[in-house]
Amino acid sequence: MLTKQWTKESVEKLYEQPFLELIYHARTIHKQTFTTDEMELCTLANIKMGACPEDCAYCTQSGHYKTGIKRQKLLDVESVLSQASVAKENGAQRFCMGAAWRNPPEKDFPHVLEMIKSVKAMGLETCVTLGMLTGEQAYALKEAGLDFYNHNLDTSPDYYEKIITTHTYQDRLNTLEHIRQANIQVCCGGIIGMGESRDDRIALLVQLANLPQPPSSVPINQFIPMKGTPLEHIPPIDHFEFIRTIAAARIILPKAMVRLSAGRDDMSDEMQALCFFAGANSIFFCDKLLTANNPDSKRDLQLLKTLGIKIKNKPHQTNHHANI
Ligand code: SAM
Ligand code: DTB
Ligand code: SF4
Repeated sequence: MLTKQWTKESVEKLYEQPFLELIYHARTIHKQTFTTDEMELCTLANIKMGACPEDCAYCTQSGHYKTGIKRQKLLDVESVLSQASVAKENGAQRFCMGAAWRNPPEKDFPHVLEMIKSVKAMGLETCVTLGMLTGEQAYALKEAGLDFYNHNLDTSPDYYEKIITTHTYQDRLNTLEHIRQANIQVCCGGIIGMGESRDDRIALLVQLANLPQPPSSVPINQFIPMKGTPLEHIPPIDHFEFIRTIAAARIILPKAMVRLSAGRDDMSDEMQALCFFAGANSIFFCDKLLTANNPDSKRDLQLLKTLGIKIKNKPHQTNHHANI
């Protein structure tokens, strides 16, 4: 069956509906695909921190800027596995490993394969984000048992060039194609609030919806301004505009898990609840993202309980860790 082609005009039309109509529209689509309100919990681990050769203007891990973050070579397999085991204990379904690389270095790649095999053997879904890949690397990751690869388009093609000069939008699309060819599920989304226009946000959504196959996972990150980076002083995005982007993503990608990703630590519970109403059904469940803070698990479990949202794939819905 041919999937619907989304044009700039058609996405613009839905994005610009009156706010309440838009979130109602998104909620209606959401309920057609997902019959119960369930939240996917993914735990994120930073397996290689800082000193990245890329110049992404939003990123605290770029070696181009004085951000003061710790630099850390690739962690050893054992310490990653102990983090994964805690994540599983705490109820996460997926363990995502992120590395501040342009692309995975040859000497480190076999260790990453080892991490994937072992995390998978623990019964967790696996996801990695390692920068650009060759076709061969994508196949090797698949062989190791990788379920998802995260590689974001982040913004519109036009705005991308203003944010990053060390690689291109086409480079990102090429890696996404290698992942797809290797039959690994694509996790691809973006950052909202880097000073881009509404047109840029719409253009990003059009890109995501028109990938050869819709991504199965779509992280929507609220931009976190990072000290020492060129985007440090960008004013915060309007909350309703951010929620509009979530709602539009839900409508044009009805089957995707839409992840309310970076920026939750600064959001009120009510803001998060509106994002969930607008179609977000996945979160990062860990005290830290890569370098930035995330709400602690106690706060998250309490919020899910307050809202009556179940944890995805959890057989018994009482959670002794949060004691609620
Ligand atoms: N180096 C790899 C890459 O660029 O694909 C993986 C790590 S990179 C940090 C993963 C994603 O984190 C970025 O694509 C971006 O969407 C998100 N991210 C990074 N810094 C952020 C920030 N300050 N605010 C919000 N999201 C951010
Ligand atoms: C994604 O889209 N968001 C995550 C994950 N993929 C790797 C990363 C968010 C990073 C937020 C900034 C930081 O922690 O440095
Ligand atoms: Fe490096 Fe990824 Fe950060 Fe860009 S976003 S500087 S590629 S870690």
